[in-house]
Amino acid sequence: MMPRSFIVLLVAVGCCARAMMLVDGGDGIIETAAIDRDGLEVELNNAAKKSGRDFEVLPLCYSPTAAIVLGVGRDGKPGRKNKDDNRNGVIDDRGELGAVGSDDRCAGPLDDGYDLMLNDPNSFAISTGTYVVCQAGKTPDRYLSDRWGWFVADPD
Ligand SMILES: [Ca+2]
Ligand SMILES: [Ca+2]
Repeated sequence: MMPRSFIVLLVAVGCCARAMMLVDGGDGIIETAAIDRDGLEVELNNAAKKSGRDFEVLPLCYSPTAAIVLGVGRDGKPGRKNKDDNRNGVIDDRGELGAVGSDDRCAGPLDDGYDLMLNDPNSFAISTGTYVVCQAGKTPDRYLSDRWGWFVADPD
């Protein structure tokens, strides 16, 4: 059993380390509070160049018509492959799509395999309205970096 003073010391060191990360901004994390819409993409691209790593920053715009699709997953069958998930007497019928415990998944236009899911007759759109890569001339609402995640652009 560890002495109480050692545990207190570990907690104190952890708190200090976390505080330093927050003050420092962490490893390459960009502070976006003061960056306006026009400056955000420039800052992200500058940070990408500065890091010396190859990663992508996507400018994204909201599309009210872009579909979110529910698909069959890696097993290629609705629900769990070779199981009658909805107990209707038919194995792997379309009504099993999204069954609990299955590998079925939702995807949007930015996800891998989205186009295949769109064209799969077993898949279907469960909603519309999501972010897509902006068309030329459109002003991005947000950006997605494969290193840092999402950045929301200040609307002003
Ligand atoms: Ca499945
Ligand atoms: Ca079934």
